[in-house]
Amino acid sequence: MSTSPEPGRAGRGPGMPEEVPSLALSVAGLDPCGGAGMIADMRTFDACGVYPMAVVATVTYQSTRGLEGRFDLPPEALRRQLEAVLSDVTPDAVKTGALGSAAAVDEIAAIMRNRRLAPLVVDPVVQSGRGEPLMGEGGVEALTERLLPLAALVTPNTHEVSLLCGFEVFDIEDMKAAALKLVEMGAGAVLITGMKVGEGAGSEAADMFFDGSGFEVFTCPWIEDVNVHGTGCVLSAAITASLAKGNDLKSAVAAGWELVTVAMKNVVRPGTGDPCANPFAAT
Ligand code: PXL
Repeated sequence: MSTSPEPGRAGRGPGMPEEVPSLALSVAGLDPCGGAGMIADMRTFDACGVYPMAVVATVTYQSTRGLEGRFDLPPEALRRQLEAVLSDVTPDAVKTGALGSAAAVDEIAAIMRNRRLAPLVVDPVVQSGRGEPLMGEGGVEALTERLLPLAALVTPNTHEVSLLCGFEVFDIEDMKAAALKLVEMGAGAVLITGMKVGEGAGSEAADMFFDGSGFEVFTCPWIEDVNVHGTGCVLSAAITASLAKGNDLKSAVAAGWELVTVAMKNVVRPGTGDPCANPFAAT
């Protein structure tokens, strides 16, 4: 009898070995110094025991000292990478990171919709931690209108959430209003990250989760004057990995938050610039 040609999970059929792990796919940008983007996602999936798969949307020119520019792959290159991998494999969860262009957002949204891939975690990256652009013209509108409604979870930082919801987010009350608005706009749930609460030595970093019913706030001590590279990527990748293993969204967010909190405190310094979050520190 012939085996099924359907895309799926090799090795998980009747009579096949069971050791194929959960599968996660990241559609993101390449940061060649490895601290953020695709490489951070792959390291995080691996650290979480999930098989890593990658589709590149944009290639950045950067070191730990900063980003010099980027090359957005033509939409056809993105489509062909996605179609090739998805003709063979159905990921258990998907995340998006830096996509570079509105055209890339549209390609991914169309494929996610047509193939009914889920769950999707959208990290709506528009710029680096140092403020260098990672999204072209019309990208924010494309993310808001086309990708956000397909997301089980969207993970903006305080800057990104202001762009997505159209008003400034300065405090916990603003975060609540923004989270409500993003769920109204179609996101399944929202995790807003990196709000500084309080002043001086006792200040904290607050992240807020909202799933349409209840708010949950995660806090840890604020680290002053240090830009740890790749924290948003590691957080969203760890949540995606947990979802790929079959955990529910609330537990996946808690697991992702725990992992990134440890990863931020135990940085790696591959270069002379910013330190990078270390996803293996928690495992
Ligand atoms: O941390 C956001 C981010 C995501 N993806 C890529 C990046 C960065 C920040 O620099 O370079 C490729």
